Amino acid sequence: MRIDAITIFPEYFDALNLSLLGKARDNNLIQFEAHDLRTYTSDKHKTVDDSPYGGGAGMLMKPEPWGLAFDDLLAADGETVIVFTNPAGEVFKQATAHELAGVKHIVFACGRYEGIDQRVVDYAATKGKVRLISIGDYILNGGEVAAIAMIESIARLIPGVIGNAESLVEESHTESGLLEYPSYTKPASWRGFDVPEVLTSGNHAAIAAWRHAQQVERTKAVRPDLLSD
Ligand code: JA5
Repeated sequence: MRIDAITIFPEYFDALNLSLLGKARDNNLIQFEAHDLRTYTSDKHKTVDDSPYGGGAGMLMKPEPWGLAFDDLLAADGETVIVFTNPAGEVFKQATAHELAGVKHIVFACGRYEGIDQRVVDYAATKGKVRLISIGDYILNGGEVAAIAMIESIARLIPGVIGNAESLVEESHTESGLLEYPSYTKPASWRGFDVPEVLTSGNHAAIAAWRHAQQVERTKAVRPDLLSD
């Protein structure tokens, strides 16, 4: 799988060199590159922004550097998925990560300022499949942090990226719509807090029942939307 990101702050993506994902890159399971949008400008000041037609606060990203970046990075086969980070987009879910983990080439377009000229999205849609995606209902200063979260979530689903295959199997429980049960390790008693007795009982059926009850209780309390949706 190949992933590219277009951004005015490529250094954000240095975080992806760390740990598991860095190894996946080293082992050629994933090719990732962050591209500086300013390299696609030709003026002395490497301008990427301009004021909005019709007025309004702030600046927008101008289309020309994006067009050159897409001409450079999008495959000619129309198979690339172009993801625009956008708080007005569909919300990124684990199901989205699974969908995108099956794609050969993804380009993340990271906005800054008040966003990107709409024609950049329209142009991208002529060169591949476009998705506008949000990671949740909060404001960020730009799309980089959202793109990094999505890339980590997608990349760890690629076979070979996570060494412990069981970690992925265990997660299918989470994906079935309940929050995780609480977990404990040694010591059995710590600063006056004890591990629940059932977990040291050796009764595997009782342990499974307790864990499931904990999942339901937590989900009702914190994420009732997961039970009704
Ligand atoms: C801001 C110009 O899902 C939360 C998000 C916030 C945010 C995203 S995604 N993109 C941008 C952006 O600001 O492009």
